[in-house]
Amino acid sequence: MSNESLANLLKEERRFPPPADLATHANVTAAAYEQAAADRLGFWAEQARRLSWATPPTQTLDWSNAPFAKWFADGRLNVAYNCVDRHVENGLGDRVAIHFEGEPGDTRTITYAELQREVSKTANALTELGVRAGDRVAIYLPMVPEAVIAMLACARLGAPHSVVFGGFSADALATRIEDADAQVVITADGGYRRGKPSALKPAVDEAIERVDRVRHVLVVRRTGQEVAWNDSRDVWWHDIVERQSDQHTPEAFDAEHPLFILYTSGTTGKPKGILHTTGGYLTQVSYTHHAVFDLKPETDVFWCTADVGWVTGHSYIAYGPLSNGATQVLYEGTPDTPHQGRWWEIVQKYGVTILYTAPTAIRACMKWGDDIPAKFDLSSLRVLGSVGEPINPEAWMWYRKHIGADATPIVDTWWQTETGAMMLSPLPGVTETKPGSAQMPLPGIAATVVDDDANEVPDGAGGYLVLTEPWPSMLRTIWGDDQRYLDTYWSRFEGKYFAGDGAKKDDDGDIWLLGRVDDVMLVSGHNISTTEVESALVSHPKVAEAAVVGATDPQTTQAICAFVILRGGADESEGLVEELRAHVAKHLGPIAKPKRILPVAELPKTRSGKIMRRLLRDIAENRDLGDVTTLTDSSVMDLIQAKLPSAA
Ligand code: 6R9
Repeated sequence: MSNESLANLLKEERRFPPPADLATHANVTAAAYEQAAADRLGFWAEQARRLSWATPPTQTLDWSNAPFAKWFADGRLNVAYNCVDRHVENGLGDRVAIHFEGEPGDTRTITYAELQREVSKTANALTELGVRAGDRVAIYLPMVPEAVIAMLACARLGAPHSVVFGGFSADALATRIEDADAQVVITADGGYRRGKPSALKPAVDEAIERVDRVRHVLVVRRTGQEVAWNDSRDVWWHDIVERQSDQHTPEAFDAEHPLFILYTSGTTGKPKGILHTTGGYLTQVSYTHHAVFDLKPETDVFWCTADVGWVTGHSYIAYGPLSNGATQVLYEGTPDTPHQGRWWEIVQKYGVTILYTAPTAIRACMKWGDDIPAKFDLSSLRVLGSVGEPINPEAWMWYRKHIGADATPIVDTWWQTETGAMMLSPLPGVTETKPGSAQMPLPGIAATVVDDDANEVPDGAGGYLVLTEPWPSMLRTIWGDDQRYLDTYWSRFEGKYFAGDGAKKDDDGDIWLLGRVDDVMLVSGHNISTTEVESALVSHPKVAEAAVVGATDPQTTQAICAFVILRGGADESEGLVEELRAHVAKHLGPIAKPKRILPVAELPKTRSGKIMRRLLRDIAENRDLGDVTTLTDSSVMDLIQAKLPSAA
């Protein structure tokens, strides 16, 4: 990738300083950057003291077998004790841990004292089912409190969990059960999705037929729908958990004891089981949740809208917030059930102060219209977060204006399943933010942008995002495949972690993410980022969302092909397409002008909401579609293809 070509196509001049009162009372100030720069390991050793250790560590990082890291290796602790029991011991048992809101409108309030009893009972039940430290447990649940309780119960027993997103098929579940060699699966009859019960247990039954190693299936009754039952294998949660003692003594485990495996699909090959361990992971999720959201556990109400099946749900629903004693909202369903204001109704109802969501959701809300959030009282919000994809500057501005009353700071947090916790982000009481930029590494994190030859690029140039020093919550390996760990992350640039994302530095040295490297386009010798062209399109008032791909082209190597979703009311005339092409040319220069623009009703997304450009490339190049199994809705592709009379 050549430097000059990825360089700042998009110029963003808007700046937003932190609100004065937030800055004055911020948990973390600019001093943290200085402290961490002066003594990075000392900084992390200090953050590790946020946790309660049965044996406090005397070592910080052991990098002698790089890139296989050990953090706090001689320390011992129990994660569930840190997330639950210690808060109760500190007199906070009556504090609400979870405000659960089911999609049909049922609710449950769970205090830390209740959470301690539930987690203890579940740990006792799993012990009765034969689960021992080191055994893997698969969790395939809807977004109900039992999902968090099950994760904590596994952590309490030192049994690594492998959470599989409830929207995945029997096939995906079977592969993951098999790879992790899980002998116990925790699931539910079903969950509520878009106003209807949606079954889960049949997928487990089907998966188990293919992998005959599962001894027990623990089933939560959520929807009451009919389920097939195998008496020797299946047990109801309410039968076995309810009759257990609510006392359970947590055992301390080594800091490097495995905490969980979480599979990422990647673009090719079998899913990678990303392995996270105990002490370093909990240290960094706890610290980042405290620093980036400025969490004040006595008064804040935190809400992360992710599913626990993704890393965002692991780190910022389960482990980060609970290790910090936060009060949080857990919502089961979709944002538009039963109406498109459901999220804002929840913010108003619980007085949510910190909201963490994804660009895909923000763009959907933009499309639905400004008048919807305007009907609700969102004045409790004081910090807004974004994660999952680059956030287009216009979506950022919409989020700030329509959700954040034009005053609430936005933290755009870049990280990955592999990094375990946030890596790049503004700090809400410190950073002057720029719409669309994750800006800079957090204190204690070392990241930069390099060119093809691993040289750091100067300000104003683009290349690849790399992490140059190990960090506490880093993946330790790919489960069962050390070689793939080395090949995927550590072989592209010697001694540096290759994240697979394109990035650029602006003239101030701030970092902008440009999308996955596989998605960068090559047009007439210039590398052009899909993210930047998409952002230029979204900055047009008639466009809510855009996905851009490079299609093979005899003249220009690749030609830019854009799929756009129009905002409510805009009509897709020939004139509009020309207007959009001209708009991109004006913003980014003629080189970035899309050759084709196609208005569509929906875009193909992964189940975690990321746009699947690979499939759009197949369409733009008139190929049969590749693997569509990770799509949320494969009929979207039929709709798009139907719109292509004179395909590329
Ligand atoms: C946390 C999570 C990781 C990939 C990552 C990047 C993209 C995530 C981003 C972002 C730009 C952000 N990504 N956050 N890109 N700005 N703030 O999403 O993990 O599902 O493993 O995805 O998501 O491309 O490499 P995961």
